[in-house]
Amino acid sequence: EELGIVAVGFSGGQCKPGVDAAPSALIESGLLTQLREELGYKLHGDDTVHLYTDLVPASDPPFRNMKNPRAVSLVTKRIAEQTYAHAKEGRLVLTLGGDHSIAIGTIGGTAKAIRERLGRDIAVIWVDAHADINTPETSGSGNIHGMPVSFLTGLAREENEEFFGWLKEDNLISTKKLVYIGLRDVDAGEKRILREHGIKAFSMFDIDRHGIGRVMEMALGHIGNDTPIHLSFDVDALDPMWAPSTGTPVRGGLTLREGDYICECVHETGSLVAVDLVEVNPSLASPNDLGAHETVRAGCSIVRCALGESLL
Ligand code: DIR
Ligand code: MN
Ligand code: MN
Ligand code: MN
Repeated sequence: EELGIVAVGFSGGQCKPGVDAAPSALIESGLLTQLREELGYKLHGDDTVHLYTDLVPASDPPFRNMKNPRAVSLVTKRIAEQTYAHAKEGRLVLTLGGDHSIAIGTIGGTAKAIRERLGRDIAVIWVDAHADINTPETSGSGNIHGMPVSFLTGLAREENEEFFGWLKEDNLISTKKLVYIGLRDVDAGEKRILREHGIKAFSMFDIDRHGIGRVMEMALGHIGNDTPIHLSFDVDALDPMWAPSTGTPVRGGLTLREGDYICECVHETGSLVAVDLVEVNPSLASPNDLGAHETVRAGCSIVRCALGESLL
């Protein structure tokens, strides 16, 4: 099978440096070699990590409360072009982030390509401790990695090309085709948005109550059979025991097996069109501990499971 790779070393959607080093760390640990040699994918695109430093403007003051708005808009626009090109060719798209703001590009690009190629709307499974659905106005932090879903669903809009105005109807997804798994740190304004729009969300409470097996049945049931799926996996969905090296760790998360199982179930549908793995930050570990290594290892496991490694 054909796999399009987009490696994005971008950290401008939040304030902690280091998440830009994740794609290299994942690749150096052998991820792409495993996908090629053990899972049999034909890889397109390159092993080179895009840092997009040429796109980052010298001056980028806040706009509507958003930090680094021009940089994030320019970089995500470029990423959208990359994922669009792969998905248009019928390739499964794997994006290695980078912070979660990059999903504005990855999902914007695949949504458009799948509409043009298959005439279908994609569904999005967003696995995360956070809902990332703040609008610029509800956000307390101003960090755009907490806002991608609001732009992708059209809940946040901006005409100006410089500030995500390049997102057109074709790039957007419906709140009805969005499912969250793993939530446990959702801002008050985000809870209101989830409620008002009836967005399907399985929090850690739901996973404890029903078990991950039943939750995946319900999540995939909500999406419906034969719907193209974009899986956007924030490594902070995993408990910090498994993935400590991430910008905003929240205790009480998924076990590594629960994370892998989510990916295995999505792979099993046969409807996967794109996967993002984001928010691995190898620099957020104390010098002598194994946190960064463990987090990279967990990230690799998540990606391999999504791409079918568990099939016998
Ligand atoms: C918070 C944190 N809800 C914000 N979001 C994070 O800044 O909007 N997303 N950490 O991954
Ligand atoms: Mn998160
Ligand atoms: Mn938070
Ligand atoms: Mn996230």
